This record gives sequence, C-alpha cells and structure tokens, in this order.
Amino acid sequence: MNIVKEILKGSPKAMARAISLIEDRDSRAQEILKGIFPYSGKSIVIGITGAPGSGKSTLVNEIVNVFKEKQKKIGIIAVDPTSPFSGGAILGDRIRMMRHSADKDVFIRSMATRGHLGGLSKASSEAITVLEAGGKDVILVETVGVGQDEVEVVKLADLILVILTPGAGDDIQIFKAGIMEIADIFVLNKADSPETERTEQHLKAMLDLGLNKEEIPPIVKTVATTGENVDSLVKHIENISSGQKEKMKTARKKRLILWMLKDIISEKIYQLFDFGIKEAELEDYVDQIFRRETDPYTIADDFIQKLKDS
Ligand SMILES: Nc1nc2c(ncn2[C@@H]2O[C@H](COP(=O)(O)OP(=O)(O)OP(=O)(O)O)[C@@H](O)[C@H]2O)c(=O)[nH]1
Ligand SMILES: [Mg+2]
Repeated sequence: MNIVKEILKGSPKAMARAISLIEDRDSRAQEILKGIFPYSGKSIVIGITGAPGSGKSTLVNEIVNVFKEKQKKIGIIAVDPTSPFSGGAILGDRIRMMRHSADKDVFIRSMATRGHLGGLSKASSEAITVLEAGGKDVILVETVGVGQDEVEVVKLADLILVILTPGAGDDIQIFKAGIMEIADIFVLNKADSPETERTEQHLKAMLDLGLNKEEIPPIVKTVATTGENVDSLVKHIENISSGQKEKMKTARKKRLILWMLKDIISEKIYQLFDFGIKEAELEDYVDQIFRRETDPYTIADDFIQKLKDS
C-alpha cells in the first residue's frame, strides 16, 4: 500500500496507520509526513479546551452535526495530556461515547502522552497534518483540562474555544493558565443552569479588566445536550476563520511551523550535538514552508547537513 497516496485519497485506514507510526516515533512516519506536507494547511483546525466534564465531547458531537449538514468532512482528535501511560484507556471511553452519534465518515482518533508532553504536541500537530492531507475540512482537537500543558496542545489550532460552565469557578483557573489570551470564543456551556447569568456577568467583568475592548472574545451560551445555540457557535467559528482575522491565522500557522521546525531539528541535533537553536535563524525557512515551497522535514535534514559540513 502506498500510504501517502492512500492518505491523499482520504483512506481512514491509511490515516490511522500513519498516526500510529507517528505515535511510535517510527522512522517511516517522517517519510510519510514529507510526502503529505504539501497538501496540508488548508483545513480549519478548532481547539477545544475546558475543565473535565464541562461538556466538550457533547459539544464536539453537536458541532460535528452542524458541519455535516454543510457537507463538510470532519476529523476529531482527542488529546489527553493528563494520562501519561494509560495509552488512552480513559480517553477510549470518552471517545466511544462520541462514536455512537458520529457516523463512519467522521474520523476520530485519541492520543495520550507517551513520554514527555512536548512529544505529545508534536505528535498531535503531525496527526493534524495527516487529517488535513486526508481532505478533512474541519478538524476538532479536544483536550482535557485548563492547565499549562493543555494550553500547549490547544495552541496547535487556528481557533480556540474555551468551554466554561456556570458556577464552576473555572474562571480563576483559566486566568492563571493564560487561557484568556488565547481564547477566540468563550463557550458558556450548560446554559440550562440557573447560575448561567451570574457566571456570564462575572466572566464579562473579568475580561473587561484584563483585555482591551476590541480584544474581548465573544461569549456564546450553549446547551450541548440539546444542541441549543450550537448553530450560532458555528457561525462565530466561521466568521472568525473566514478572513476577518486572516492575519492572526497566518501568524498562528507560522508559529506552529516554527515550533515543528524547532522540534524536528532539535530532535535530530541533540543526537549529534548539545546546543540550542536560535529562532531568528529559522525565520526564512518558516516563510518557505508556509508558502509550501518545501516541508519542515527536508529543511531539518538540510540544516543538519550544513552543520556536519561546517
Ligand atoms: N445539563 C447539561 N448537561 C450537559 C451539557 N453538556 C454536557 N452535559 C453533561 O455533562 C457531562 C459531561 O459531558 P462531556 O461531554 O463528557 O464532558 P467533557 O468535557 O468531554 O468531559 P471530559 O472529556 O471527561 O473532560 C455529561 O453527562 C453530559 O451529558 C449541558 O449543556 N447541559
Ligand atoms: Mg470529553
């Protein structure tokens, strides 16, 4: 099987296989990623984070339904930075729940930490590349929790939803972890609770204090269990992803490439030398990769060749 060709045709089997190789850090993964990289970068990647039980998976289901009506192809990646060695067992349960309502055409994959967390964000970003090349229009990345680690994973997305619930006191956690700065939309889920209004006022007050007026992201109230107002949430998502904030999107994609490039190069270099990489040296490469003139894997190999030659 030519796995690159199969991925480009959208084969779920090939996508699953590639992600397994990525997780196993198998050397074949890099060859596949080189082959598919030129075809990536066109999907909307939506990061979804929030405290355990805030309704992320239920909401993902509903968002999927809305996008499916619009004939969009969808991929879901559920990332669990909190379960280092379970191999995603707990996550498996969470995913099963989704599988019932999502149909066969929706590609779902869970990923858990195997070793260090940096590895997880790299593996997740590579899994996103696989789904993008596989022709998914919309990729939802669900991650559990609102700590620093989750922030790293969710930053892989073009657009970030932070899920809050009425009266849960998540707000303080969120402001500590620096999520306020990265949220594009606050979703106040479980809006069927009588405490919704109070929490919304509280959130608004905190945002007013912490951010300039034009930076304050929209707050969308949803009831994920009934799908209430999820269509409005999707409209916000579409508004933000289509043009309005194009500059920001570009900056985020480039930042992601910069991370990938740094990761890939350092992984390779640390095997040979013992020193860090300066970001400034990599900026030209980031631009070339952003234009899809080349891919980060080729650049990393060239970079190392140059070092060896010097
Ligand atoms: N009343 C109410 N319950 C909800 C709503 N959304 C989700 N729930 C319930 O909240 C519980 C947790 O929902 P999940 O979607 O599993 O939450 P999650 O954030 O994915 O949870 P983890 O993946 O474990 O972090 C479930 O019992 C849902 O039925 C809502 O809008 N209103
Ligand atoms: Mg979940």
